[in-house]
Amino acid sequence: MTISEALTVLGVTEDCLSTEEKNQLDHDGYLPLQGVLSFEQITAINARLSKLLVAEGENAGKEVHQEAGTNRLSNLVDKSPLFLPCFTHPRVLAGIAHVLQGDLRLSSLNHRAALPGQGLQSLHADWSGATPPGQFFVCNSIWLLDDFTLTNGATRVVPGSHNSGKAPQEELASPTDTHPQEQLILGSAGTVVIFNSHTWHGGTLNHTDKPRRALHSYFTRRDQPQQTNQRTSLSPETIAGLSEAARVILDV
Ligand SMILES: O=C(O)CCC(=O)C(=O)O
Repeated sequence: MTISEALTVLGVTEDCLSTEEKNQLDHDGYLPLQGVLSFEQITAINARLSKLLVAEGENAGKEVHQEAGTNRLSNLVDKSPLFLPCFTHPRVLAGIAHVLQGDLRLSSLNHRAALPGQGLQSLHADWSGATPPGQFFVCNSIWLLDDFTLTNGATRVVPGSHNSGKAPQEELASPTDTHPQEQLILGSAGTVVIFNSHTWHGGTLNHTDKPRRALHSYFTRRDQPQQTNQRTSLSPETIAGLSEAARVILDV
């Protein structure tokens, strides 16, 4: 099955996103989609993440990245069928396919929670170097598992920076500084924000007393390496439980 056939089987059509939504994604570099996860799905996912954090302890996140001041988990495709929507939801896939011109596979599925009093990251893109206009290699999606508010470490983005041909260091003395054009991604739990991750973005400081939880479902063009090699990271049982179309999205 080709990627184009897999996307069709999973319900991705030209109409999954309106013209306005596609224009917003092209122009700003990100697009919030509200109500992708239900309250029940969020509750079940958060419960699973809590259990994994306890079970993995100091090793949590190690497969990809550990970051002081955060809880991180990686290789989540292998850790519960609850995460299936993160790589099969038609509206999300339509957004990713729009940015990557239909040429996509999952790069990684990770959890990140900014802990109270922590979580500030440098402004960064997930791709280094300039790309030809309109040619993008990676596209991320942030799955809000808590409301993202003005104070709890919501992700910041610089609208339009995916087309700037520049890196944040060229505009900021320090990449942890506030950028004059940056916006906080605010929204209710269950929202998914698709973002062309050539767009400058980063976590902000969580000023509250509760973790700010999210999933990052990250995609890349099929000719680029995956952050998590799905073929070597998934168990035979996980792969056997997936539809053919889902396997094509993962490239397993
Ligand atoms: O979780 C966030 O707010 C953004 C995280 C991020 O951009 C990263 O870990 O590279």
